[in-house]
Amino acid sequence: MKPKTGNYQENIHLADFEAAYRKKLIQNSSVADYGRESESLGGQWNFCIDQYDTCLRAKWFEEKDADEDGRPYPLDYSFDDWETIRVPSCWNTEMEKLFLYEGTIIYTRTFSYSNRGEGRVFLKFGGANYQAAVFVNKMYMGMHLGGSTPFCVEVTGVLKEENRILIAVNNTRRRTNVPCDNTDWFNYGGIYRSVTLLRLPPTFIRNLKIGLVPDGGLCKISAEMIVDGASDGKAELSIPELGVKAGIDIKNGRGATIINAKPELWSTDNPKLYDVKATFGSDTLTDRVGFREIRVDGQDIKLNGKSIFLKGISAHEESVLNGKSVTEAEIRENIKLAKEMNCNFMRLAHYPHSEEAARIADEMGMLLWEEIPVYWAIEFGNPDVYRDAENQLTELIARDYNRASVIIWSVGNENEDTDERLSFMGSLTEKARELDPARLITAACLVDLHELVIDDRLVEYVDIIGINEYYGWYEPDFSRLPRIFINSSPQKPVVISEFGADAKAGFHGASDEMFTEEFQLDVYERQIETLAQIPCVRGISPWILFEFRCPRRAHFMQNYYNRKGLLSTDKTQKKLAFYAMKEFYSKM
Ligand code: GCB
Repeated sequence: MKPKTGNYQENIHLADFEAAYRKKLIQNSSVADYGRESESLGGQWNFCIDQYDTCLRAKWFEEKDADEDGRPYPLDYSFDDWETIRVPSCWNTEMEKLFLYEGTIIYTRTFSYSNRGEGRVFLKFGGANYQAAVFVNKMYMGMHLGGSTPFCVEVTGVLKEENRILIAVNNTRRRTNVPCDNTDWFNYGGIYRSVTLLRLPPTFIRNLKIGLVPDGGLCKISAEMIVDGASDGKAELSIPELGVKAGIDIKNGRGATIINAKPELWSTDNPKLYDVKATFGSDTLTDRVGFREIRVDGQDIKLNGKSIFLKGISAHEESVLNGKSVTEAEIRENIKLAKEMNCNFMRLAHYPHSEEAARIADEMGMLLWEEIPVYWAIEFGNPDVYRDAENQLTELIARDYNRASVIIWSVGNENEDTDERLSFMGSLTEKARELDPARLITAACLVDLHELVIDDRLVEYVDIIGINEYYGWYEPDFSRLPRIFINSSPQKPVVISEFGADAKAGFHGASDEMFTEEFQLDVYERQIETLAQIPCVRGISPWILFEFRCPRRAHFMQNYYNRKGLLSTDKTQKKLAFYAMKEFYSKM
């Protein structure tokens, strides 16, 4: 028997109001849009704080203002009278009352549309943290999970002359999210990357994956196309500067080919990019692509067949002004600062940074480690959590497959070595290889600090062993560090994906006084001296380029910042250790 609710608002009795929405997830939905004409839907959007999720519970998006008998119904919302907020932005940086807000915010705006002859229309969201339920013209379009990867919603046939878009964005930290509820960074919320409208023909190129075949020959280009809405047919691929013009047979929406070519190779010293053009029917997709090969050979990492040492630095995606909603100028500034430090490599921790980051790195010549936020205590036994993590990986690889700068996919950071985690990570690394056999896979693996040995079953699954170690900070006895590598004798290259120490910019004192720049410098000097002697260490990315916001850090010296930056929060002050790193890298 249906329980009696005894109320005119049935939804107040529905405990699991999210379940119905979660049945329609938006996954791996992206449409490659580089070079395509698109219209920005950015600007001032109306918003409200929806702490109790009333929009989803009571279905505000239906805009029902009368009951079944046509009697006017009182509303709990008034979309167009709400205050406004900038899109894209992190809500935390926009208003004092939103600074520490975690929960749901409802965003809405109206926009006009008229068909210009296109067959298909999509809305593209560059990133919304963490859960985004999208509604267009009173229709539920689906829910995206994952705060750092792009997604698209097809609105063909849904758009009219005047349209309302409504998005419920929820950044609540949860055990079942990826990352979970506990991280060492700030949980910014909002639609913080661009929202655009894409007009496409009925059949269009959803993605083009192109790159050098990693067989050591450096003279073959592999290209794969995914066509949407396709009948079978013939696509064309051209790289004019290389004299390449090739046909690709498309069957069931897919086609692939290998082309002989001798491109000038992309490297950090010579970040050569080529214009690439793919055509299918009336659709054309362009890209700017560098060709290079990345491989592991024993304990060596080889770029274009030559051994390289990854002279790196880690970085979060954050700025004082914009939180995670960083501008192109801010991304360029970070890469420039890394270059000033003589870096050839950056670890973009701990989640996918903006897609502009890899494009700019392609152009400026910086190797990248990109990462999904499988961080710390993920709920590894939960199949929904796995699906979410795998989808974030899939969306990231689809987005950045063509970026020469990206050489490494990282699938995890410091996760406990349990059977559940091993099976989760086994599947994840397998998926990464299936989607991209031409890049290296890594994770920050675990070290047994008592036995002094790399002790992590995940090591078997990765190409590069990432090690985070904090000798000089969390671990005082430096003399123990080399033993880890002697005891482990890893058969693969090791990248020290983190080391570091907190220091407050401008705070000076003795080298044994914590939080001084001198203390940090001392840790860096001893790290450098030690790590330089360890042959299997083929790269280093200290923690971290600049200080970042972090609710876990409540010491008065920290004031809710992780102070391990080599630069101050606003990047204007360089600490002593910055110069030590710069000198070390210049000598390599
Ligand atoms: C780590 C984490 C990183 C933290 C860092 C720290 O091992 O991977 O996210 O911020 O240590 O400062 O403790």
